[in-house]
Amino acid sequence: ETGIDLHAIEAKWQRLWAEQQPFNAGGDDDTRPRKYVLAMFPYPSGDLHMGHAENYLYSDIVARYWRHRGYNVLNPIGWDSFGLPAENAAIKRGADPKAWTYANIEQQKTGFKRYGVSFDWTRELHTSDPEYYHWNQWLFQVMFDRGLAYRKESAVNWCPNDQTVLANEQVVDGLCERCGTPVVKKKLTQWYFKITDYADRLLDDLNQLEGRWPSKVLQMQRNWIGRSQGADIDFEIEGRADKVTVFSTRPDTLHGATFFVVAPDSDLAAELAAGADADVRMRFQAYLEEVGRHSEIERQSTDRPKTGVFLGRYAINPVNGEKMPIWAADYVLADYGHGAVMAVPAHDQRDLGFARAFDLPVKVVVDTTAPITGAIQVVDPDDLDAVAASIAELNPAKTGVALTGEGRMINSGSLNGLSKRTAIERIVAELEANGGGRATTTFRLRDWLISRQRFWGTPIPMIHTEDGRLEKVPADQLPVRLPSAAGLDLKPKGTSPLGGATEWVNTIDPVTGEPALRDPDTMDTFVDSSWYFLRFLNPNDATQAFDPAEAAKWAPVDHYIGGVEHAILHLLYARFITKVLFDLGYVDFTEPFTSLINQGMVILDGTKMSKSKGNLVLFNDELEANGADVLRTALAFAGPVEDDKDWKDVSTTGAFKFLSRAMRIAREVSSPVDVVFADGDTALRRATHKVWAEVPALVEQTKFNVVVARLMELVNVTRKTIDSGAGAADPAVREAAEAIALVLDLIAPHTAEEMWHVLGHEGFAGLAAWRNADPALLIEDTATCVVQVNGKVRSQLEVPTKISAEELEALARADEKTIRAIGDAEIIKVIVRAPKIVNFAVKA
Ligand code: ANZ
Repeated sequence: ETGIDLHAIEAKWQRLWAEQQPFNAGGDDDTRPRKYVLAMFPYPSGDLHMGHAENYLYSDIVARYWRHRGYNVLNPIGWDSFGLPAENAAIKRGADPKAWTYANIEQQKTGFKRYGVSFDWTRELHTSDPEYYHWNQWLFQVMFDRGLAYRKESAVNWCPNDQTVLANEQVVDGLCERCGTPVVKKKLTQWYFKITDYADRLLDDLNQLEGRWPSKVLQMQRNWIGRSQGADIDFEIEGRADKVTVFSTRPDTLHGATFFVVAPDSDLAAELAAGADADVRMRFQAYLEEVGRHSEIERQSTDRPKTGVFLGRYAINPVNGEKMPIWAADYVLADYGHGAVMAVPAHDQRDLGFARAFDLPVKVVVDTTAPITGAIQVVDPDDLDAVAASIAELNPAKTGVALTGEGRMINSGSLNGLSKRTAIERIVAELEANGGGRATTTFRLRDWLISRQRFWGTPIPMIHTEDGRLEKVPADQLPVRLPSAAGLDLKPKGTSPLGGATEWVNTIDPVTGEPALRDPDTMDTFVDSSWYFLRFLNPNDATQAFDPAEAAKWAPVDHYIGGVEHAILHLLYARFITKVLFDLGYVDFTEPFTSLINQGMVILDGTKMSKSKGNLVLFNDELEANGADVLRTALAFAGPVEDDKDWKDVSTTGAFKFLSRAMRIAREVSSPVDVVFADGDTALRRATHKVWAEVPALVEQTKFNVVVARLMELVNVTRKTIDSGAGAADPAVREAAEAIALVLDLIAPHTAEEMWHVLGHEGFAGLAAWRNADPALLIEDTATCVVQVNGKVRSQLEVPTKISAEELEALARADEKTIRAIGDAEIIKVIVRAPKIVNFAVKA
């Protein structure tokens, strides 16, 4: 079979698409219903790679499909073009971050065009353009006005040798990744967005997305937000006027709280240590320094040896008046709950580990051996002794295993005999009645640290006045543009490089006219991507971030497609900002992405491809060698969307053969454009209409590989029909060829356009209407065939009524049950009465 010249075909259609822009979204005069299809926008860190090939193929299939279905589809593209890689390239090679970024954008843009993606190019945006980041600054000021943007001190990883802030990943075993110097924590004042105000809504609204987002992503979001129900309990501290509050999910175990632990890096620990004797103070200081070298993740690990310092002070257990020694230990985190815990070693594994390490008392208050049959089981005291004996065997102080399961309360005064849930209710009610505690909810989610001491990002539009006020840059002075990078020291050093841009940083106090300084920090690039889907609606509007009227028409995004690496932060931030915009009345929806598709990765020999491993399959090489349609078809066919695809299993040769065969059919069709399909071969017509009937559900369930398989089948059946006598003039052949072209447009649009054109149609295949299956052609005329072996029924086959005797015999011979029934016996005679009976006479 001779192949087709795909390179020439692709160049031709790309030129026509560029000239006529058929894929731009329609404006207000367009009466079709709307669909917003969006692929997560790329970061321009180099050329497009196979991950992009997959991502934008899938979004393009979805966009093209809805266009065929009569929708006005918005499928825009832009670049997430601020961020560290540009800056690192600048530091490493002296490239200008801006020049580097925009050169990469040009390269990627060429790649997308050569890949045949049906983007609306009129809406292209770059987050690093002042026309875009102007509105990041607007958003920031809106958040500031609402009290949702604020400043506070926070501890960052700091290498004293390199004078550099380090990301968590750059701290290895407490040492600087580059120079091996012990890392310390340094406090810097940073800007935050108050996402914690939205924690409940961010969690609860996930229910709306059930069945529309991958359940794995929903779970990751839930865990990240991490809502815990429990109680705040106040403890008196000897020698301190004010009580200290702890958060506990198990207030029922209060009688078993035998010591008290505070986070070493909390203000409370510092205060308590300051009131202790010199020896304690010294040991505490040494411990604090050591703690600074460990990440939060390390600190939370249960199997890590427990460390801590006794602060020489005591808390009082409010229910029994017992003295609880106060320790500072790093398994308690400063910024979760209240940074302090009541330790219940019998029932909490980490507390138990600590108690065993420092020989602290362990008191069992829940009998986990007792069966729970009802909410309340008041037991008599004698019974309790027996219970205590049975639980003694499980003594956690000896076994090292905390009793975390359900049970009934013992050693707990008025709570004795109660189940966990009832005991919690009872103790919380008692605490609330005497003012010593209250029911509460705590979240894992922290506020979003949005300031960066880096150059290549959106300048924070705030002014620090001489007398210490914080003023917004007046709206008519936005955007605050980034200065040129020339002459600035971009190396990370804990302060922003923009601070060194003297002319830029000096400004005037908008209230007094006195000299003042600009905030030199830039925004986390997740701010840029938290609302970009709205900017695509009118990307050139110089008067507002987006037009609420357009948002009402297009948004939320109907289909969002991207990698699972964004399952948490990007999606969470976009959801948060959407809710803020909803509260401000700018949008009428609370979730930005109605449905979400996560694609798998393209791997090679079972491992991730990477530059360092030298196992990259390059997007450009593939385009060069095989063309866009082959790459697209091969990738679409490679497997389910969400699975990883091993490049080893991707067949570009197979894809090329398939496209060539499809094209050859179009070229052979010899009936006129207006031929009446109803006069055509029924079997082929049935096959064609089956494709029309099946493909919609397949696309909507993202089974794109099955769509390709169905097309391959239809190409085969059509080829057979042509070759078996009906010939290329049969109207059903034209009907099939047109179906192949239109459905193939989702996958291999250049080949599809060429087929459509060769078939004699005007206009773009990409805009041609979908065809509906004729129900009459979907009714299968089938019969049940009985297969006998020596007169005994051994199997049944569902077969077309018009099946030939030869075909039926072949089917029966291939049937597994029949094969088994015949076994090794010799077949003497076969009687076939199509379509009802096949009988094998065999010699045993
Ligand atoms: C007493 C207790 C007894 C607890 C027991 C648990 C089991 P989640 O579910 O993750 O919210 N805790 C509170 N603040 C903490 C902090 N800043 N750092 C480390 N641990 C902290 O966990 C809540 C539980 O974690 C709280 O309930 C507290 O220990 C601990 F049998 O209180 B619990």
